[in-house]
Amino acid sequence: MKTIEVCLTPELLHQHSIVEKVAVVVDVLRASSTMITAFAHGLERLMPVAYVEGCVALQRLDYLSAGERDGAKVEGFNFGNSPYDVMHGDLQGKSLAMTTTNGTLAIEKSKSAKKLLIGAFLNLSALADRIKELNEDTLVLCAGWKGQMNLEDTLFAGALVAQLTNDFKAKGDSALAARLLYENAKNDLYGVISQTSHAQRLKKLSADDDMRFCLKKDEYHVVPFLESEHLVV
Ligand code: 3SL
Repeated sequence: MKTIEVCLTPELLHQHSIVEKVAVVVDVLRASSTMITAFAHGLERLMPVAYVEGCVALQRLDYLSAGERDGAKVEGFNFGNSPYDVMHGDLQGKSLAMTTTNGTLAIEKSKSAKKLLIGAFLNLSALADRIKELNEDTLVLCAGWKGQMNLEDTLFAGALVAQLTNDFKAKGDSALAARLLYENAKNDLYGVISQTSHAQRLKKLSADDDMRFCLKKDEYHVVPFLESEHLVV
């Protein structure tokens, strides 16, 4: 049986041999949720970029731009890092360059994986099905917050471990802890996640609706993956 591991923050990634694994990058609030929403609304390809300057350079090559710093939309960009922003934009067939504080950085750090997938509650079941199809050792990388673990990504990792319980062996205590936390929180995800430090930050930015949306399970069936430099579906 193949294994599923959980890396609670990119700072711990050096402890895992990612090159041999399928990596699932998750930033529930809000980068991976926004990416999944953009693809579900017709986006053709997305270039994840670690720095604002990289996005600005791609704007000159006709890419639309999305992203945040300190949670707020970057000045001059088309979209913030909000699922509602991208779902109301005209993304059909378009290319998007995106930069966020933790999410796109986590992607950058995972590029050496055998295959890189993007996950969030919004595509939980479709993601689990894709992982089963690939049937490789799998590593869930939680984007966390500036190097620290966060609860929302850990809970998502636990939900994924739970969903794959009959097909993958959970390896290591991080996977066990994530699953136990999820089992404890699953009947009131909003109630639990709204207590987190990032939820408090988002409330100050009036992004509570974003948070509620990001916690919806199986809203979409798209599973973005990295192909060369772009995420595609
Ligand atoms: O850190 C990130 O990548 C973002 O998702 C943070 S925020 O929700 O846009 O503030």
